[in-house]
Amino acid sequence: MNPSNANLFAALSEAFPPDLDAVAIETDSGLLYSWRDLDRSTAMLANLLGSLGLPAGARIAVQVEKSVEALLLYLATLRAGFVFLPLNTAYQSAEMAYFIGNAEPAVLVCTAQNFGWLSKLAFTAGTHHVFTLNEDHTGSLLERAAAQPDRHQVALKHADDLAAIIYTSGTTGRSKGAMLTHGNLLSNAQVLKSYWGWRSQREGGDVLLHALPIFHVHGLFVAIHGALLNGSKMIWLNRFDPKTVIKKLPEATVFMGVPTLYGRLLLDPGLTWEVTRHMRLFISGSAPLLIETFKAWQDRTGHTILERYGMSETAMLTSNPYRASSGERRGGTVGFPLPGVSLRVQDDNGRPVAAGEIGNIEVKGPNVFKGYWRMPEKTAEEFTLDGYFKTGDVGKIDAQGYVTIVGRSKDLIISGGYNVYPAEVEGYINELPGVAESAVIGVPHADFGEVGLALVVAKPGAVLEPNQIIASLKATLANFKVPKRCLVAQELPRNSMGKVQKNVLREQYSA
Ligand code: MLC
Ligand code: AMP
Repeated sequence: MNPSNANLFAALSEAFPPDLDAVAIETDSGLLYSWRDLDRSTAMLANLLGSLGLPAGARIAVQVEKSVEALLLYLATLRAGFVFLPLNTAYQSAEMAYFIGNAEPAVLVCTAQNFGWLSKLAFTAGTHHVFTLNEDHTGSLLERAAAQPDRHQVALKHADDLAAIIYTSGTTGRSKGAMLTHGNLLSNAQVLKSYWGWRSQREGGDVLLHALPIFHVHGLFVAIHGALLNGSKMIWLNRFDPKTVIKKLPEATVFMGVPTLYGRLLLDPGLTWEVTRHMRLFISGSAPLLIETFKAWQDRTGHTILERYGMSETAMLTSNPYRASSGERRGGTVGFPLPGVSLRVQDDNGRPVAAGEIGNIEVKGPNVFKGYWRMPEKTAEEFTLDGYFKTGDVGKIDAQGYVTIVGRSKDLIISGGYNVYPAEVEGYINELPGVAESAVIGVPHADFGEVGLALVVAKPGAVLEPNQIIASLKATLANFKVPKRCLVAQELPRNSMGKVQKNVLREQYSA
């Protein structure tokens, strides 16, 4: 490895074990990929990207079903030095048009099923190359890559160069692309490798059971970088299914999930002390883990889930301790700031609050992103003058240093680990015929933690049909953003400034 090359791929591939013929990834359908396969196929894909004559910093936008080949494309994009832009498969045409128009990717990779409408969108936005990649290992991307050499010199990158853009919705309804650098991602992965005690081969090694989607930080960065940087095998599931996870747990040592995954696993009687006996670590994040789930997991399996906290803009920020010598894993808290992360809680006037007092969480560190893509003003707004990023989360730090998240200053619903910004959904509802205004609020939900509920006010004389509103939203928006219920209201409660009082609505409707 060239020591001056800060390319994340260089660090990941440096950690491949000496025996390149060992299994790196095993799928639930029994397919095996060796470390040599990872090296050769990412080389071929990187050579394909390199052969397209793309400009430096070109974005490679990808909306495909989860597959090992999709992971290889991510790694190849890093290897070739371009910028990876993953997109949730639930996004529909209006959402995709926005992302493609905003990011102006040089390359789009999509499923053959979506090629017709997506290639039209992409070509109109100036994208020159559209490839297909399907879950069954077919598509033009792999066909074209097959003709490429299987050796490739990793592109030279600085720590400050962009590695990925992750779109996160905003309180105004417009999504913002969080720009993450090679340095952000590598520093975070290195910290987690040591903090979570990833075991070397000498210590028996680790095996990660990977069941999360790979278009967000949790599945793509935290889980995958963790395994690769440790040269650890992954058992790869293209989708989460409790029965398959339970079947594979005895072969694994590490599992990462959002709270909904833990809740669904607990509903299956097959989850027992015995099937988890071999596990070293269960990690939860992306949404609050209910204390009931934390305790039920302890009772059923004997394992204490380690909860951590992060964001697209920052990767991981805090974690409960791995080693008992560093403290207990405390349910309902997200643990301590990770080494290198400076986390503080401030009042609304930007002054620090006392231990145990509630305030706004602000963070600084090598993991904090470079800014929002083409939104310098928005970026400036989200940082304090002394360089801290305002997370929009509200919390407290107790005298022992444990961080607890108690709420959010941003109007955000986290449903099954996916973020839904009410402003975006309200924008779509307000466009529907007969709608005067609407408010979308988060209400508790046994499976998803929280789900959207829409309250809609009709224009004078109009009659609204809630089912029709839900159906219209389903046709336009990613399914996880669609409120699970819609109610027609006479009016919305407002404060003296005329602002809708969502806290009043939440109190009224949370039951
Ligand atoms: C699916 N649906 C959801 C939903 N997922 N609705 C609300 N919230 C969700 N998360 C919809 C479906 O479209 C369907 O609608 C209905 O709900 C039932 O779907 P399902 O079959 O039960 O869903 P399933 O496909 O099993 O997906 C559920 C899930 C998935 C929990 C497996 O949502 C998931 O993988 N979540 C993980 C998200 C994640 O990785 N987040 C990390 C973000 S990174 P209908 O109408 O068709 O019936 C981040 C930073 C950090 O936050 O700290 O990690
Ligand atoms: P995203 O924008 O998808 O990266 O989501 C980031 C947000 O998820 C954070 O700002 C938090 O609000 C929330 N989050 C992540 N992990 C946790 C956690 N362990 N507990 C509570 N909220 C969390």
